Amino acid sequence: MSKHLTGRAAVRCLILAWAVAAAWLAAGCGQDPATAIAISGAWVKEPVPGKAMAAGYLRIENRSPGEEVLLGIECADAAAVEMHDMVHEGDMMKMHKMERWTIPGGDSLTLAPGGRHLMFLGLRRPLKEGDTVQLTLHFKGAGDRTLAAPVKKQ
Ligand SMILES: [Cu+2]
Repeated sequence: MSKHLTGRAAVRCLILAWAVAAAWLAAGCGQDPATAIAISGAWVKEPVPGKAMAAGYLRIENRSPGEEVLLGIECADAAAVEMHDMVHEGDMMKMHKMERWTIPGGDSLTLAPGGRHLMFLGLRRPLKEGDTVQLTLHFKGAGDRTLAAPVKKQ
């Protein structure tokens, strides 16, 4: 290979690097709503036998600089899915139904046992460990996101 060809290849390589960097910047500034929200670790706690309600947990990461709002959740296996926060009432912790959850830019929302959770009400089928439920999360900016959540004992 001559020196001339090697030089040209290097220029081509540099142009490609610029193109990749430009695309990466465009993706970051364009705020593609499909990649701005990352949902992980979703699961539903196996309900107590005979009870038609269950709790669910997940983590939502807002990777955009602007705030995102979770407006509600739907699940075909439940009549309703409520968003519950835990609040102090005297020396007791009580569940408080939220109309929405706001996640600041670059922040995340973590639902976990003992804290914030989803409440599946009016279950339409008995859920057992190993089952899977489909959830649809409605976001103000990112739109609808559907995911599968396993049912686990803990
Ligand atoms: Cu609750």
